[in-house]
Amino acid sequence: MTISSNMKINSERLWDSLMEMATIGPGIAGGNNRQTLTDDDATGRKLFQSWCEAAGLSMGLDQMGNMFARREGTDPDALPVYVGSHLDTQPTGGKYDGVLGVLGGLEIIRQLNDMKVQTRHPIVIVNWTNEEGTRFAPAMVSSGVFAGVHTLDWAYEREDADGLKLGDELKRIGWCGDEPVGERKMKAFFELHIEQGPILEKENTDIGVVTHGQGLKWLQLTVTGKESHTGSTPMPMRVNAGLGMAKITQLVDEIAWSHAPNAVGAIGHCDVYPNSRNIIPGKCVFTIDFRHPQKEIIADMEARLREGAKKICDDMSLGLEIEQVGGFDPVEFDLDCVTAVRSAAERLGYSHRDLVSGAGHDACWINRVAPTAMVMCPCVDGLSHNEAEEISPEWAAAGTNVLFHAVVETAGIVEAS
Ligand code: HGY
Ligand code: MN
Ligand code: MN
Repeated sequence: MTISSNMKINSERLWDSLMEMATIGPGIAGGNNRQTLTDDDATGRKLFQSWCEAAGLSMGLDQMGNMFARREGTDPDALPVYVGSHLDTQPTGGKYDGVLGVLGGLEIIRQLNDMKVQTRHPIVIVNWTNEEGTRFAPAMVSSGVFAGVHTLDWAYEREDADGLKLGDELKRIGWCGDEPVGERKMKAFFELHIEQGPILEKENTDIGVVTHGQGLKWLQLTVTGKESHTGSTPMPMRVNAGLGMAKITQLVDEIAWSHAPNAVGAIGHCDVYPNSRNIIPGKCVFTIDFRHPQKEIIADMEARLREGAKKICDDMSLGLEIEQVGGFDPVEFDLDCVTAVRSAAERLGYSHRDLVSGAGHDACWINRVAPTAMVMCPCVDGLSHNEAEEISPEWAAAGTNVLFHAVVETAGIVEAS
């Protein structure tokens, strides 16, 4: 039995689930603040698990808290097709970043159940722990452990701004499983995600067929100067860490613009010490986020930043430490999986275009250990990592229908006996 274009998901049910999940860990402006390993994260996990169990799925949980919900296939020995994303959000996040990919996977299962359709390969939905990397850097840390990029112990030692450790928080919320991380073998992994950029909406295109993911480099800088009185310290005597950070911020922007149009660079996180209105900052700790589709450009951006920041700090008698706290090379997704996504969009009659993902995703790491591809749908004004993040039910349905076809085609439909 082949999959036909009239096989579609139940878009109302999908939208209702998205809206119900959005009530957990609400933000202050209509979005979400369901940060990883918080009590709200635990509540969201519990709700997701209850939905999976109601759909007849068997649950798995590994030592990074990655959740796996399995629907059996007719061939228990066949490698499962995995589908998923993440339920954790930014502190001022949207309702759909990550969540659409996890609940889109659940909707596929619910629809297969309604249609009483079996697949040869099992299908497993995944919720990856701490994709955002905002509370505990780096981003995608759990899919990174799964793909062998990080060790479990290293990941457990990641600390948040209050000095709490990732491993301790995972155990505290009661979502640390016994299953070793990374032993599961996959036939393929598919991730549905909002674009988090402006291209699809601007081009009035329903589906992004993601062929590549751009690379990323997170450099954490510690600039040290001398705390002193903002009123009585003469300008020539100041050793102002805040000014050093400002000059380096300008340098980051110049380096990114020098590789226009595809390079991006910004500083999203900064801590100023002692952060008092009338004390010249003695120390600034901040993270530079560089990204580009080509590895050698990222290397050039890093080299010029290191050289330029050192000169700025030397000229100002500031101390400087640079630590890489995140990074991955640009990825090229699996051709067969990408083709399954593209042919699904064609079969369903959706407008589509190839796309390079601007954001990082768990798929970027899983691509190292299994054939992987992504489906993207537009988001309003390309806005994400903002509580005003918005998509339409139609966009959610189109993306999930394409995901449905790509997953089921890869898993193989079995004739009802
Ligand atoms: O940073 C990223 O690209 C992802 O949203 N965590
Ligand atoms: Mn995401
Ligand atoms: Mn995100």
